[in-house]
Amino acid sequence: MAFQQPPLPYDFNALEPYGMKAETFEYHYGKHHKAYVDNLNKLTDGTELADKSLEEVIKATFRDASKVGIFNNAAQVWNHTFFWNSLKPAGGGQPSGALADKIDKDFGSFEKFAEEFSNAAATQFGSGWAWLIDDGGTLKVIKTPNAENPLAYGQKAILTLDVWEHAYYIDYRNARPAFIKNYLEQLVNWDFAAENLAKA
Ligand code: MN3
Repeated sequence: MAFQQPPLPYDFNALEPYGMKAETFEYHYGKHHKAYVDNLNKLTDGTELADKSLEEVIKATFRDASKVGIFNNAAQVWNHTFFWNSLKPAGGGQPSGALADKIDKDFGSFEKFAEEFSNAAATQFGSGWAWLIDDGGTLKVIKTPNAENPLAYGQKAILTLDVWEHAYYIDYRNARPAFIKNYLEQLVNWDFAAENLAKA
């Protein structure tokens, strides 16, 4: 069974009113994400990794110098699926319930969290990701280079933002801070984050 690209959880044009064009999804989902899936299948075809879950492949190949290509593609498949689910139409703003309480407890306030997350996303040099994670019961913000992710580090992902240039170039050109601001104001899927916290 080859690795599959999960369907987008909304239509290509669903986020257009919220600062992310259908054209972004034509490229980012239709070409970038798909290429990672195709490359992963090519690289694992006929090997024992082909029968493992995506999560198992990521953990088994992390920091294995002979399997860098497999790790990069597997992690990017997982990261993008997680990213699509971290977005929703008319999202953003503040969470509620247990997640809101946990953010207040671990960051001091929602504003402190937003500031820390924005800073991590803005300062990841070159390609990478910003994450809200559960690290042994404490919520933290981290940034990761290239394809690396919390799963590889043994942490639990709660929410993510892709800060590779291909993620924002169509909508925001080189203006990464504007992309980050729009994500927090209009796109974050706090329901998905709350589900991940409940499972953590
Ligand atoms: Mn991407």
